[in-house]
Amino acid sequence: MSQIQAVADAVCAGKAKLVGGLVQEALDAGCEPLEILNSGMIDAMGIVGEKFKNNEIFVPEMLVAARAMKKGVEVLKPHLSAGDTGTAGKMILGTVAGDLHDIGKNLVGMMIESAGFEVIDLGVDVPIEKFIEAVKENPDVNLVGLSALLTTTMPALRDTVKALNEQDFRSNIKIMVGGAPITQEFADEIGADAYTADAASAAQKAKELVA
Ligand code: B1M
Repeated sequence: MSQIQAVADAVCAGKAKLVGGLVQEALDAGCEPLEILNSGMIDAMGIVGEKFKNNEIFVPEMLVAARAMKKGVEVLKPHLSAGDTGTAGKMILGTVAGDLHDIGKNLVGMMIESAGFEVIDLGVDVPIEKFIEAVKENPDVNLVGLSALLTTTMPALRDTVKALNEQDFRSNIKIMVGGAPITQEFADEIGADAYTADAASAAQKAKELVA
């Protein structure tokens, strides 16, 4: 069994105490950090999601798998991040109101930081007003990143973008959106500036948007 498969199995099984050590073993064996992330952890969460959909597991199991993945990401973080934080620009980031999913958002934040941005992470279930306040309090912000993982929180994403679009500061910021149910078409429809499917392309797009 490969080291990456061992990471994936431990994430699926929610073995939080084991995952960090297994990620370290995979790194020591020369596995690429991005491969450990994508094939060891993100794919494993995909399997967890499928099992949940098929009623093979329930919310508590999803939660422990999420905790296990977070432990792995902690070990991986220094290997994924590099660069001078804060020199490229500043981003306000958060998961929209009603949505508690933060793993993808955290990865986006990590990759954007590693592209040289300062990231102010407002967390999950962030009300529209909090995004607006955060931009007002940080006049040097040039990006706002919004994450939504549920089809039921896509309307909250739409409302957040709409509210940001109505602000006087709108011309100073670019709005990036993402999350599993989001598409380029939806991003265009709601008036966001950019959609990206994953964390690595979010970092690339952030650089392009402020260039
Ligand atoms: Co939830 N959940 N969940 N969940 N959960 C999903 C999303 C689901 C697809 C599972 C399924 O049914 N197959 C389903 C949504 C179905 C739908 O909307 N149609 C679902 C559901 C239904 C629910 C609940 C409603 C369950 C319930 O209570 N009955 C509930 C809702 C709670 C709420 O938010 N109000 C719920 C709860 C939870 C937990 C709390 C238990 C836990 C989250 C823990 C946490 O995040 N701290 C959880 C988990 C773990 C999942 C799955 C299994 C994994 C999500 C994840 O972390 N993926 C998920 C199934 C799945 O995704 N296949 C599922 C890994 C992560 C790296 O990927 O978040 O997609 P992702 O992020 C990617 C991209 O999307 C993108 O880049 C990231 C990295 O590459 N991206 C961006 C994300 N944000 C971006 C922003 C950008 C750019 C790119 O720019 C700013």
